[in-house]
Amino acid sequence: MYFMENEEQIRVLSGLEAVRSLPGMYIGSTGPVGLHHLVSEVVDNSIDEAMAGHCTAIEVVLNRDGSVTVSDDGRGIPVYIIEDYGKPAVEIVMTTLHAGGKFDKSVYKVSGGLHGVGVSVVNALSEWLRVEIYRNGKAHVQEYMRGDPRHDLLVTGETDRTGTTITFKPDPRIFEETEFSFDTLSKRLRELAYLNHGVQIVIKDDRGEPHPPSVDMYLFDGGIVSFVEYLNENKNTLHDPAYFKKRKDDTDIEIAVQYNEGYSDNVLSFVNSINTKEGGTHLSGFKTALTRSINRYAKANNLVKDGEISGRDTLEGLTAIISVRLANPQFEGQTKMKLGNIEVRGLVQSLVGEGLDEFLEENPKTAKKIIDKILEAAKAWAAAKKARELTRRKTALESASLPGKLADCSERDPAKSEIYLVEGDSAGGSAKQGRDRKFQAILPLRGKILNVEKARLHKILRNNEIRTMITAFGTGIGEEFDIEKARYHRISIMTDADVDGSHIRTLLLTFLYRYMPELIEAGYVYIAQPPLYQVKKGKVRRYAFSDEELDAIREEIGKDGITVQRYKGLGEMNPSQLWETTMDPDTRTMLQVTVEDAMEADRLFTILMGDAVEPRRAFIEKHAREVENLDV
Ligand code: 0RA
Repeated sequence: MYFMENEEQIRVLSGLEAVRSLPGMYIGSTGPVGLHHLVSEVVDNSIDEAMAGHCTAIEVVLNRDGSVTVSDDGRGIPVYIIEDYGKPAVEIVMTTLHAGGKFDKSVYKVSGGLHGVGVSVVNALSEWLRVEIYRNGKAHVQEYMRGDPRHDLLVTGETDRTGTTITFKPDPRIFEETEFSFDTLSKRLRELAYLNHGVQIVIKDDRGEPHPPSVDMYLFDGGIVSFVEYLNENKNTLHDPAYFKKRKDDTDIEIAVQYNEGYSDNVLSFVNSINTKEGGTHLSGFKTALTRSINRYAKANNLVKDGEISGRDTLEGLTAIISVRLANPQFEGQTKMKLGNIEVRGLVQSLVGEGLDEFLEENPKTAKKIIDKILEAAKAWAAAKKARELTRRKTALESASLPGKLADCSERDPAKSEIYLVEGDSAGGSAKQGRDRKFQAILPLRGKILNVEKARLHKILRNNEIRTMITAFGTGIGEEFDIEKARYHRISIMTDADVDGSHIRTLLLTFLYRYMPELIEAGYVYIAQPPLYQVKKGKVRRYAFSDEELDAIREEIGKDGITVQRYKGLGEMNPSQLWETTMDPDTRTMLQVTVEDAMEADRLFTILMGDAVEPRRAFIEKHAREVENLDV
């Protein structure tokens, strides 16, 4: 008797027109992020079924016609007739807002944030959707158009399997762009597979040209321990991961930690498989316990002379996953990505406290290594602080003067202002001439100087180029960082399309990720997309941003008589070409950097700058196509 409650209320909640008229309210945006969110929403339902112990495999297929199929081997969405409606449960689930929650199907109900809005939202925002259900020995199907059923639920045959298959095509009337990115989806599914160990997740690209056929399969019996190992893959680690777990009432907590020799921390927290980017009570409980355990151990074993070890220093080189599952998560914060449930803080704190105390006691050699490393970190911070004070004193002397290399814009409203970080002085020159000086500022950065191998990232703070950049941003850095002071709401990294360029881009992203993550979270960071080729035929000039596009242009304007110029660097473009192709807001494409991109850059940075030769070579080989002269 799921729908016996107040009918009025159900009527108010139903009506998918609301979703179609205000899609952003339900999925955040109608841009690429919202589009990919549709797939997550459907997959999350299958994950819920897996968490309830009824599903072992999930498959996502990108189809040729632009639709996507998500299948699972769960129990199948119920098909029995709900008396009050005279309709099968699945139809109610697909056409009624929030109906999913009426089925008490699993302990963990995702709510808040943008997740858990329900599969009916996906239905409302799809040009068409087909649900196939294998249940009670029968195969069933129902199809919908823009949320409305095209026919009643049909039985199409017999089957001995169970499960649900949902295929949908996002509505181009709603979404600015309806093409899925295989990589974006694959990354999210990999994360889900780590967080839900034992569930096999497959993603296939069946779209055909120009998309290469691809398949990724994820199945991690090791769960979040494997996740930590993956994040530390190219780093020298200090010990095997430590793993703690606890269940109390309806709350499950799992934690995996492993220190590496690096200088940054990578502590990721999740609630019901959703990345809580703003942290919350689980994260703060973790940090408190970590600081206390480390201090307790260091003091008891005379490893520290005087004073306290600060929480900040205990994080250096730490990779950790905090995964919490609970029935009624409260999501707070600007982006609803912060866990608010107070009771979770204490639970995590006692789990981590007890777990770490025991881990350190039982592994004294590892404990010594960790504490030594943390004490080193404290020293490095003291040095970096001096360096920071230097920047500050300098700006005070110059009384807030901006760096000379910066060609600033005249616009004073940060929301309308952008800054281009341009690799090299010559490209910087072209950009300065080509830009719209009203709202576009240019800061040329010298590539070679940035390319400090094996440097502590802290050292980079002493680098003039970087200091100039920080001053230009206006936000300050570290503890002083204040996003409200940002002078530009769009920071575009513009580098050459070669290995050096990607080195520099990786370094800049890593730097921003570690020292100014708020800029990335706020969506202020972009990567400019300069063209790779210019195609000329008579007076017609066209630009290609990929090899595929070049082929398409060749097809279109004919292969005869045309000249193709391959741009080796931005410097080869004159100012007007650079404007036309890369900087003009009306025609340019810009990639907005996500936290995931930056995380990946952080991993790459380790490969590129670290000691491990093998992954470095593999990376360069993978990108070898882009270089003419390889000297490794
Ligand atoms: C409601 C109740 C039950 C299962 C489901 C929903 C369900 C939904 C989805 C969406 C995608 N895959 C799914 N698998 C299951 C429980 C039914 C029962 O008690 O047998």
